[in-house]
Amino acid sequence: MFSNKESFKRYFLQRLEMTYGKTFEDTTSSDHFQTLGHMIREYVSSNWIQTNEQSRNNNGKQVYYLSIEFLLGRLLHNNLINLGIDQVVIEGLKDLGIDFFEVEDMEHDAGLGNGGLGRLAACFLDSLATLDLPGHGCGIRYKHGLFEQRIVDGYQLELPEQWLKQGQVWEVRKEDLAVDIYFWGNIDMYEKNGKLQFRHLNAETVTAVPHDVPVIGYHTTTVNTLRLWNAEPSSLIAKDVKDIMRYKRETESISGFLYPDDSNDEGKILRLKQQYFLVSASLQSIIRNYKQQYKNISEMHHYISIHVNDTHPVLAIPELMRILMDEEGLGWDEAWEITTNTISYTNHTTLSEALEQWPIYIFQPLLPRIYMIIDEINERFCMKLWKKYPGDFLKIEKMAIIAHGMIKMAHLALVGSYSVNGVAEIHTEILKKREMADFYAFYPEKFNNKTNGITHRRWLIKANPKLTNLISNIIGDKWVNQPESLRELLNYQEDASLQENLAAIKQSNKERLAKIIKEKNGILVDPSSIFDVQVKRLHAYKRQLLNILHIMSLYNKLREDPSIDMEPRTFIFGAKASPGYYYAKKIIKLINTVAHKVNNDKRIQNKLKVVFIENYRVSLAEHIFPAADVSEQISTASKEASGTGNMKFMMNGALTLGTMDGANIEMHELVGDDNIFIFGMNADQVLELYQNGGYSSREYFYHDDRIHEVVNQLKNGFYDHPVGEFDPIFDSLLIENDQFFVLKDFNSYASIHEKVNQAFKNKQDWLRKSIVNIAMSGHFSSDRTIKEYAEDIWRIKPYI
Ligand code: RUG
Repeated sequence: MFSNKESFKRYFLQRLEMTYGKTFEDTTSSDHFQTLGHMIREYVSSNWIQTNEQSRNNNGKQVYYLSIEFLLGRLLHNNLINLGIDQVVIEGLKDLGIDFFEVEDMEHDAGLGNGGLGRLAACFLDSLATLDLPGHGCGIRYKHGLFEQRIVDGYQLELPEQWLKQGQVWEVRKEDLAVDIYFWGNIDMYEKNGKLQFRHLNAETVTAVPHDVPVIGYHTTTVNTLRLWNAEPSSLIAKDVKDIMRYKRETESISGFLYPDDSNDEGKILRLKQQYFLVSASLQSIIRNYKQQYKNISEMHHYISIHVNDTHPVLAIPELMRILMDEEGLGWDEAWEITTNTISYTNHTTLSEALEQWPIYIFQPLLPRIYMIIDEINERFCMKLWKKYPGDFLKIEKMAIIAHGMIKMAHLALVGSYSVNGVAEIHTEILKKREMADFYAFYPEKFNNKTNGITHRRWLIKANPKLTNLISNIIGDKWVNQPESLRELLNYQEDASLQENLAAIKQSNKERLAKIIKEKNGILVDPSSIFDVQVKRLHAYKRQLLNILHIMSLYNKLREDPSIDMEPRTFIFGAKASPGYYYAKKIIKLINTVAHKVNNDKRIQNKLKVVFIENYRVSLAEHIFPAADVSEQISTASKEASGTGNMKFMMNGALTLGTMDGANIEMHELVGDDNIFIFGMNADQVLELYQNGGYSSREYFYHDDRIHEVVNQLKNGFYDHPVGEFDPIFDSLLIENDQFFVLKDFNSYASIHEKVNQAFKNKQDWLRKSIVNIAMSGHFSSDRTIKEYAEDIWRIKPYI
């Protein structure tokens, strides 16, 4: 049906009329989208079946990637590109008078994730399928993904996201493969044939129904699976209608929202339920598949690897133990051997507040058998520690999985897995030397680094087709399958015609973004100004505050003398703040407050514009990255594990302005000093300050006029804001001694911005720098990352 334009058109029209029973003229963009989506799903179904057959027949090892987040975004265009039929469809629709991009707009972003961690999981799926690797995702089919952000009067408001409202074209519901999950109740222990047995009584049962989404590789026949679990009531035994309603509501809420508020016990229970639900459903299904193919459960780890993305799915460890012991009849030692050779774990942060812990009083009643198993893992681990460090109670207490009434999920992950990786070199080093130093000393062989990556298919080929063509015209299209060969562009960095073409493409991408900004924000921005962009989740350590304070100081300078030597700048922000993160929401309000005043001040001659783009998400990001000149990666050094937005900007030719943090360090190493703008303290300096103290933010406030003025403006109503509005920000800087060193790094940040200002004037050299960045960005393709995981951690081989 997609072999050529004519056959596509015929088939499309036929399907459209058959499905909707109306004439072509009466059909809508939404009808077109649904029809196209269903056609694609049918088109890939034979390859999907074939890939499943292959994994059943070739006795190769499979990996299952368990993640509480999969931030997929839209799938239509990507699927078309990967199938190599995008041009047939775009041209065919054009013949019919349909604009493909209007059809694309009908698809809701699948926003089943928060930010970097979830988007990484989505990039990994794309790379696994493209590299023909047997790797599948397991996640939750949240009814509501990450909230929809509205900005009202400068404040963030959250609305429930509705991606499932018009149904999901990509998924296939597989009720016959549903499994049951058990919560609450009590464990009955009894003896049978001299062996202790465990039976879960009085449990509340929840049924997990899989919804499979095909993951289509680029120009290959491989179609892997993302299995998303939906929580549904099981055939229930309840006393009265009220009871049934409560049970139904509670059950459905398990797959209701991504990251429900966990500030109270009820919320904590729900999150824990989600984690166990994902893990138990996935493992039951993985083991069922395994047993259909192989007889001997004792060899499972030779055929299956289970990867836990962050600590959320770490209950995979005790759940696998439970299944192996209670259902498959293995003894502890054998089950432990299999488990610790099956599970691998990625850590994504060193922030202590993000390292999950569960209070026993919540955990034990909800998951009684799982608690027993964790307790036993802890006992045995502590005994080993005692042997190695006899009498060192402090160390054992520090390393224990259960201590002070809490269960530490990262410790469970470290003990129960065979591989622990960080996501950038510096991050892994910090884990080894600091945050997890005790565990590194105990299990040095488990630790390794896998620097993150992004799929260049979505973030370059799809998001920036003009740049894609330009690159291929210069160096051929080998880079599409071997992104590292983008390096060949280095030979052309001085090439005037490449520079000229690159400039024209950037300009047109900026015009496209300017149009979006005009439509969404009603703000006119100049596409020839420097587009300086910071898009990412809002968090104190990511220091959007540093950016906006600097903008405030630029504005002060301009007010004094509008004729100063300054290239016109458009500062663009996009960020969602967690609904309960009050401080982050204040920063959003501050950005919008500053934007309002600056954008309406005629005296500064349009030299400065500030834009906060509402509801930042994957589909918007695809328009933003290609349009950026400057990429702001300004986290407090040591705090950003890796970052992946930095890589997307780089691949689209933006120059990074950043700290020596996360993957910025590897980017700096690749492009060299001359092609990146580095500022601020490095990780060692930051960590030293945290450890030994000696920082006083007030000194910076009192002794630096520029800082004094902007920080005062938070208080004195300069931005026409109500009294007290920005006190929490003021206080974080001066009363709480500026935990993220915003004031300490301020001058260095302002100087590097001045350097950017000067560098931008030299257009040719700027473009040369941009080419060097694109050339070196191939290293950050997730294909490289996934090859490393496949070879070093999972030991999996391609199907074919
Ligand atoms: O903050 C990290 C990013 O630095 C990283 O690039 C990304 C993917 O590895 O993961 C982010 N992250 C960390 N998301 N959630 C967490 C903590 O649970």
